[in-house]
Amino acid sequence: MSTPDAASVAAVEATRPRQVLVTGSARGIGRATAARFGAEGARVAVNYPPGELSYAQETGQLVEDAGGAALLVEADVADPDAVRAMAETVHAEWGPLDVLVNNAGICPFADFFDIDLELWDRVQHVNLRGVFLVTQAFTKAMVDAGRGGRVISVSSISAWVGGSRQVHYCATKAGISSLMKSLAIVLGPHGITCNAVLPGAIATDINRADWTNTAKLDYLGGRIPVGRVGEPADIAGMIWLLSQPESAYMNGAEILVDGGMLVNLQ
Ligand code: NAD
Ligand code: RM4
Repeated sequence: MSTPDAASVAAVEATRPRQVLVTGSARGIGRATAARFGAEGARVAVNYPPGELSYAQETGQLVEDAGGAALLVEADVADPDAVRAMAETVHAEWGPLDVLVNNAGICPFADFFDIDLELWDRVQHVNLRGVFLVTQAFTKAMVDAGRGGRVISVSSISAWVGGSRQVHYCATKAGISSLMKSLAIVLGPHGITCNAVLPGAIATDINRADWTNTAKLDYLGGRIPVGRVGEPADIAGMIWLLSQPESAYMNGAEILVDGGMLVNLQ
């Protein structure tokens, strides 16, 4: 029996569907991202928290309708045991990932003096500990596979600016951006780049309570130079671009995707 030469292994590898995990892809930006990778024929692991199976099923359908394959994996990203089990499931089904998208996040708007320790800890655990746990659980296999890859984490414009009712949340987003910078150094030598995408104001469920205030929506409409709040597909498109070979030299970066909202100060 002959052993395949390196060139034919590489040729087969080039036609292999990419394997992607998008955390928190039951709804919103994560769902649009899963569908975007589905459209390139990728295998997409659709992570969802307990209680959101029906939303995850809708995402899985979108991935498959777009031409990809979906694997639904339940895990609260803040829960180390659940994350470990999710990694075992994905690795057993498909092997190591090519692209990890850390997207899961929560923002329960609250006044500073109303934030108790329970709320503070939950936001920290889902948003920041979750990125640590998931990245650690999946990148070891990526390193061992030796194929390189991408870690793309959804941070926020809130990593750079504050929010009076997002005191707990903004700190987690600055933490995610920082985590990507350190991991860019740890994983870069293995060809795995780590970057943060910083969305501005995107129309999803996370903002529903805050945007019932029409004054806030009017303010955003006037502040964003492109003349609209963002859609989930605006962020999904940037995440997909960052997963492409042409982005290989971008590592440890923060990419603001806000329609120009931040620079429109005067
Ligand atoms: P969303 O509420 O529509 O989606 C949040 C997703 O996270 C959902 O799919 C939900 O199921 C999942 N999720 C929540 N808790 C989870 C947990 N413990 N484990 C696994 N999954 C969990 O909101 P979105 O706007 O799509 O948010 C996605 C990411 O984008 C978040 O990290 C958010 O902070 C970030 N972001 C959003 C905006 C915006 O304006 N919408 C701006 C900047 C950053
Ligand atoms: C984002 C950003 C948005 C906000 C969401 C919830 O990071 O601050 O403007 O509405 O969080």
